[in-house]
Amino acid sequence: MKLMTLATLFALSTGAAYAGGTHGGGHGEMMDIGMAGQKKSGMRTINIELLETDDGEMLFEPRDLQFKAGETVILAIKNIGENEHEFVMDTVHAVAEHKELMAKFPEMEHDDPNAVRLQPGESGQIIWTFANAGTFEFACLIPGHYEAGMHGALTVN
Ligand SMILES: [Cu+2]
Repeated sequence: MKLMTLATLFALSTGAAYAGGTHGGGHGEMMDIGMAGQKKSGMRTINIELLETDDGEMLFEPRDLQFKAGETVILAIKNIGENEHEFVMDTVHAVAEHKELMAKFPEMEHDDPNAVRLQPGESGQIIWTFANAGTFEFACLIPGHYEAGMHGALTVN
């Protein structure tokens, strides 16, 4: 299961031919939300923390993200919580589909450029170019975490 990517599972579960490029794509592929970018000097870094509150809420800090279309940024993501978490960003539609897949295949780990999964205390990084304006979503799709609060709006202007 670990060797299967989300894209592969998606293709299997829908029975669709996987054309690539629009859903949870492979490395280097253009998605609706953009594509993996190259690191350059002077690039904006956005720190994102994944955590739980004492009353059982799971959340991202900040709760919402805004970018400019065409902007390439470093997303510096740290799990400061006590549970394993992930950061996935995609269209609202794709996040909902991936969430269903995660419910069916809880052991699944992402191997997608638009996602990172982190153990408690672990940090990760995504360098990303937000190519298209639109309203997207970021979330943790480990079963139950979305419902506990781990999702937010990602707006590209
Ligand atoms: Cu989580």
